[in-house]
Amino acid sequence: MSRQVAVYVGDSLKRYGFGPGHPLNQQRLGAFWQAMQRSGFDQQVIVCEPVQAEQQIIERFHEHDYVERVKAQSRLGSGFLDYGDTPAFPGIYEAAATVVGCAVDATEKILAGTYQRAFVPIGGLHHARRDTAAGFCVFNDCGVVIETLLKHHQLTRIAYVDIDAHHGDGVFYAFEAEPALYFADVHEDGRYLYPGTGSAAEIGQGIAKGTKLNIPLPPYAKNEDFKQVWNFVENFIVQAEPEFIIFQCGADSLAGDPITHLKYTFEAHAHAAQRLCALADRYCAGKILGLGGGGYNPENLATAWTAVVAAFLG
Ligand code: TV7
Ligand code: ZN
Repeated sequence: MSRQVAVYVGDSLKRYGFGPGHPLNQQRLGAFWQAMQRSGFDQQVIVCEPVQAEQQIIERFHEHDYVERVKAQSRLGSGFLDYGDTPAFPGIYEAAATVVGCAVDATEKILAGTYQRAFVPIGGLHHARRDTAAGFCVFNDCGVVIETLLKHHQLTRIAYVDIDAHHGDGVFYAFEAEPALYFADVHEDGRYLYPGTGSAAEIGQGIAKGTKLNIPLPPYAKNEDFKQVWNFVENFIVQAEPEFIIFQCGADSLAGDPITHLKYTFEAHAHAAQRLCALADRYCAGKILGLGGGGYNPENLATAWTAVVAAFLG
């Protein structure tokens, strides 16, 4: 079986960053691609040029007024889009729209069978809400992809799996009452880390009750702890029988990250990616979209994301 893997890299995607003094800076994509080159995987993947999303595509998830506000701030090039985490810079609209463009392009091409799997390193901006930026996230590419799968492709069972150290609150609350979204999130306990949400009691609302799985881990949790709870994630995906899997593989859950307290190694990411690929083969003809997410130690994000691409390659 052909197992073609696309990876989105290029200068326009690199622009999504908030400068040298900020955890999410422009150096991250370069660190990932260097590791890809060192391991030779750069020769095995299909390299895709980043594309900027049209405004109407962003508005599949976001409110029009909010998108207009980002455009205005982008022209101004200063101030904040939230309460101190997400500063505006000139061209932030184009940069954020490019993250969405890559994620949606990858989704469409996976569905069309152009390739089976794709990885968007700067994607996975899971905190942005329909009407506001939050936690380094301007546009929620995960949310736009989910709306695309629901409204434009009529999928009825989508799995979203998030192993970033931070809870994927922007995705969770936007689809809390949506039964077609099976949401599983392993993260550092909200009592100790931003954004503070994602307790195990949050299982979905109304007819969507039971379609959401939140697993908070205590600070300093290691690979063993991750692998143990991973079994719950796997059983959850098995009963969901998804048609498409979205994997937010934030690398800020590795030991040595400057802003979180989890202590995994890249093996946690390798494990999750391998197991999800097996599930994707079983239920969705292999269709899986990887979104990089957080990760603020360049070595960590390079090894974790390279391990994910290696698993995607099989
Ligand atoms: C997906 N932690 C995003 C993770 C978002 C985390 C936070 C910072 C931070 C912001 C900075 C900065 C920082 C060294 C670290 C309660 C606050 C405290 C603003 C200073 N250095 C993802 C968001 C988290 C901004 N936010 O999941 C400018 O760390 O804890 C908070 C909130 C209020 C606002 N202040 C921080 O990984 C991509 N922020 C340096 C410059
Ligand atoms: Zn994070």
